[in-house]
Amino acid sequence: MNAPLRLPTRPFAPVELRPLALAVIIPTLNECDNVAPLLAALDRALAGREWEAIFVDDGSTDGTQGEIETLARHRRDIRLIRRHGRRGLSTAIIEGMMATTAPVVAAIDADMQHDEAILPRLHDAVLAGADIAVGTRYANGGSTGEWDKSRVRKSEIATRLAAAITQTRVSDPMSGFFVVRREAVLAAVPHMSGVGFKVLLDLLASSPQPLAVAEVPYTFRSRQAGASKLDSMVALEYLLLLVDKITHGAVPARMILFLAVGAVGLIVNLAALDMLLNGAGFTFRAAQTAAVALSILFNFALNNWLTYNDRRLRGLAWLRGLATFTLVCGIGAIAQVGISEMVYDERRIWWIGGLAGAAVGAVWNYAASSFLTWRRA
Ligand SMILES: Nc1nc2c(ncn2[C@@H]2O[C@H](COP(=O)(O)OP(=O)(O)O)[C@@H](O)[C@H]2O)c(=O)[nH]1
Ligand SMILES: [Mg+2]
Repeated sequence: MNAPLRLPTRPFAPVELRPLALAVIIPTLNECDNVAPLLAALDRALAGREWEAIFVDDGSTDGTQGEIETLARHRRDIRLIRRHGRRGLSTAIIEGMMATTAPVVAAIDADMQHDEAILPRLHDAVLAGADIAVGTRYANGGSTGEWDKSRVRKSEIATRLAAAITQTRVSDPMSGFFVVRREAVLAAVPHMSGVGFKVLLDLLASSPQPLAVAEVPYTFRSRQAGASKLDSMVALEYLLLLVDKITHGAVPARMILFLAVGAVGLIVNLAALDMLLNGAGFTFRAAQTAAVALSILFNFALNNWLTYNDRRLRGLAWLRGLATFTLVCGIGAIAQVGISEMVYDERRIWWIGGLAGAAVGAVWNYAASSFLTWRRA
């Protein structure tokens, strides 16, 4: 007869799980050589805390994703969000923050420019009651390291502008290095613009309640490896973010860009008309047809490059986009003529009719193309 099987009441030593305390969000775009040093530095800096790393990668082509996968193979505290068809530092950080259950989240660049050694102090400041703790390059003790003079000056101008507009008392609202209570992010997210690089500024300006800010100074380091993604677009994106915040989102940044492109497109149209009609001796109809076609092509290409730089169409999709954009503009032109005639019949003032038509045409083109041509992926 078999003896009854006796199971030990506690077959395994209980594993003591401490709750997750902090998620560190790391946006990456071609940062392959920086990932390992950064993780090692974070491990050192955050030893003793329950933390996880969340990389948010926007389609790096230098093997960054593979490098993260390799490093994460034996760990449960490293995650990777691979975004597809989207770009943008702000939205990458926001999405990383939305992907964690940790009560406190941090944002840090992957290129080692932010001094991870102050992360514990930033974290502690939030644990001690601050809504957000910012790593600042200007407060006492902080410095901009090896920045050249013109960059320091530009950064100062942008900082003053930001402070005036958001009315937040942060000495470095352009910082990309901060630790924040997740609740504060969740409350602000519905109002955030997500344009461009300046996620901290966006967060501060979008928060329904003013945030209690703590600051910890640090010395900004030089980039470890790879190249900066800061391009000529950054200044423009910054201005758009400010407009967005001043108008409380009433005027979408994209629409401003779209209208600006349209205005330049009109100049292209007129210049081409002049050249073909007066220069090359085309008939008016032929010259205007060619000029309109050229300005549609111009508007499409520039909007695709600038206005929708985060959803840029390429290859076959570019051609398809041009086709739908032409269709949208065609319908817009018909509406424009119709509306201006209607208004003209009513008011008998030619330019009011013309303006009314142009306004309706422009808004139609913007709305319809955002839906048909540059539909969100
Ligand atoms: N996911 C994502 N990360 C980005 C993007 N642009 C920049 N980054 C990352 O954001 C951080 C700061 O960018 P960087 O080029 O160093 O900006 P700079 O320090 O102002 O020159 C780095 O970790 C970049 O890899 C983007 O469009 N998407
Ligand atoms: Mg950098």
